[in-house]
Amino acid sequence: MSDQPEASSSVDAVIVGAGFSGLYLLHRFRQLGLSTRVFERGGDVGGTWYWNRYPGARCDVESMQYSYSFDEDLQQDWTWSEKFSPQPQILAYIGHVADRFDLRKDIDFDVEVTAAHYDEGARRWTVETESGERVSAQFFIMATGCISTAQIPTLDGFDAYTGRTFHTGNWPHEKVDFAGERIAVIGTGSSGIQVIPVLAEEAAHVTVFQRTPNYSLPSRNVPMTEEYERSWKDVYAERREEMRYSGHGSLKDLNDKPALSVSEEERQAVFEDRWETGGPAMLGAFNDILTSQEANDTAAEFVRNQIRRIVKDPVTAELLAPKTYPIGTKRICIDSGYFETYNRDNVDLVDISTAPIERMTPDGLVANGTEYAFDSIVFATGFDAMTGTLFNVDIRGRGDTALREKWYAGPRTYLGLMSEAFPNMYMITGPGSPSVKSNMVMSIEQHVDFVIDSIVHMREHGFDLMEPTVEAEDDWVDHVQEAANKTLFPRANSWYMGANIPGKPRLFMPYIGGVGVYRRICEDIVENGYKGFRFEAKAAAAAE
Ligand code: NA7
Repeated sequence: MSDQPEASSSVDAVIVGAGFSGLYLLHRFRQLGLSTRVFERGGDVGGTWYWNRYPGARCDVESMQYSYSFDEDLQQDWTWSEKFSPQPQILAYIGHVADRFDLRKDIDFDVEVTAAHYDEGARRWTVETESGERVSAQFFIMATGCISTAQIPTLDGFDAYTGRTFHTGNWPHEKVDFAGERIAVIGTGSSGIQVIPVLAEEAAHVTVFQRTPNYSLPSRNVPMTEEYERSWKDVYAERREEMRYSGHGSLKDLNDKPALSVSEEERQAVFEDRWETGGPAMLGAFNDILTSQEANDTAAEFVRNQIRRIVKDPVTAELLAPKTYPIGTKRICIDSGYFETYNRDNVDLVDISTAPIERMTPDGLVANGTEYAFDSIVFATGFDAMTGTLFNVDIRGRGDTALREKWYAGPRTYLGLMSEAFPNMYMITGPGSPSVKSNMVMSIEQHVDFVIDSIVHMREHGFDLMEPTVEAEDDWVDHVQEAANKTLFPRANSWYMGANIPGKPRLFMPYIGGVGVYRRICEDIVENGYKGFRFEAKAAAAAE
């Protein structure tokens, strides 16, 4: 890009993405008086909630907890209608925030950022969009989310298929009519598990192609009651503070006992209780479910038995019961009537665990040697998570270092916030931070606040460059793996491990040490003069 024309405009900061991260960042940048441009590839604000508008899409963190905490009036004013919010309401909330803080006027919609190159001499980033616009900025922030690059598997014959295809993560804005149709759903992760029961209500027939069964827990979603809402709003500030220092950034009832420290009878009673409570409560039934295989086995078997109890056909039940990885080590799914759906006459399950879908045909697809005809095929096949969206932009730092190349063996960050050789470039909830292993909104707010504090620190000290040191980054990368290796997470072929993308390095990408632990580490780093970061002053190139 250095041989190309100069940037046509100049701002203090460019933000990519107008989801929860980008919006809060823009709001804070404005308060700092920084001129800011936001580029968003969608047609409106919302990020993940803009794209994932498939029927049944719903958040699996409770509504009272999955929302911004930075503004007391906002959190008091907004009213949620259900315990777990459906996608349209979350999108409406994000739209409300954009209006309330008048954010849209600094956001360019339908604009994809293609490149961002760092000029060492000028100490500025040049950010280029698909249309060729080039903007120069001191700070460059990727607020692009962790699961925003939808993944459709490469299948022979895809173009020859004459029916309709959809991906849950890129769903049409208008209502799709499936009445009377034969539909295939490929994929049984959170999205598949949410969309399948809704499609089964409408379509003539749904055939589900399952590569790996998932542990799914009933949401027991209910309408929001005034009483429950008040119980939060009366003490919102205190609750939010507690969430900030919790394990996952949300308040859950965590039993402090190991699973095998109680009798079989008591253990089953605890599991029953958690199953009835609904939501992810099951994973907190005992304190070692995610660290001890024996403890995990007891919870996994309980859930398998629930599946066997719900699903009437024993062969289907056995196919739906996960056995190849510990419960919780792939993202736990939260459903509304998922397993019950397989008792319907118009729903079939096809096991593709031993042989992949062979190919698509003009009428449908071939799997296990059988040819199937479909009017529509729904891909619920997930995302190139955590790194895919960062790699979609040609990001080049000092010495023309390409992010993609630096991270060829896996992401290398300090705190999941910055990467050495990429000065003044921040990632909100980047790999190496709690991110997807936490209540995302809480983690987003923490990262945005960290970025803002860093910039204030730079201003106060006359610095204009911030970058992690190689040593700090290397130590952090090791620590992220150490933390993962104390758990059962590396035992699953999950998207946390990059396992869903052929050729992607296999290593655990989020930080699993805990949201509160991570926050304290960040606080300690700041208190110790931003330990592990180096700064450069405006004129001289003197390191701190
Ligand atoms: P996920 O959780 O990645 O699920 C994708 C599903 O698609 C999963 O069952 C995959 O099986 C399956 N898949 C992926 N590729 C293929 C191919 N080629 N053939 C057959 N099946 C395939 O994505 P979701 O959208 O459901 O959820 C993403 C996150 O959004 C979720 O975790 C929440 O955080 C919200 P696999 O398990 O890889 O064998």
